[in-house]
Amino acid sequence: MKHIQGNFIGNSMSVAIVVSKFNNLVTQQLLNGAQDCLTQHGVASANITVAWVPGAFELPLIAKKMALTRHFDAIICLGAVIQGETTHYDFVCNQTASGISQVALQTDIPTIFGVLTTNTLEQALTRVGGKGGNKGWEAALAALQMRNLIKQIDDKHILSKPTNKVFETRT
Ligand code: INI
Repeated sequence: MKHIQGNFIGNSMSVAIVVSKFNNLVTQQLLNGAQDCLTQHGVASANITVAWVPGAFELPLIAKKMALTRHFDAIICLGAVIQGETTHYDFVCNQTASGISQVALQTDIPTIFGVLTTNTLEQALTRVGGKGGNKGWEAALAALQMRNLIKQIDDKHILSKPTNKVFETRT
């Protein structure tokens, strides 16, 4: 039996972060968490490109444009959708989640869903530095693991060797 998983090594990795201006108090903290995580795992600051979009609904299109440049190993989408009085919230959440998923599947570039969906601003703030940790940091960890897992799958000779080791990619 073979188990494979991606490690957290970010050396030589290029990342695009697409972040929404809507609920900037929250999204700026998501961005800080994601940037800290990437640089602490070896990604050079010069290899991180940040693109700001108006709201979460706009994340998928810019994520797709970034992916199609083929300059990036992973795309991280960050946003905060907070429940209001209307059904607008449901439309924004559903379209954003579905759009981000489509970018990943259509381009084969890991495209990470780092979008908070909460009932209140307070709930969102607890997820970006309070007791709930920082979801931007978690999104960056997902990007590192996915990129390194994909590298292993693409490196077919590793998969063809019979072994029961758990592999981790070395960069
Ligand atoms: N965009 C968000 O990122 N978060 C929200 O909470 C939000 N609410 O509640 O409306 C929101 N709306 C804007 C939307 O993402 C688009 O920018 C807008 O509809 C223009 O396409």
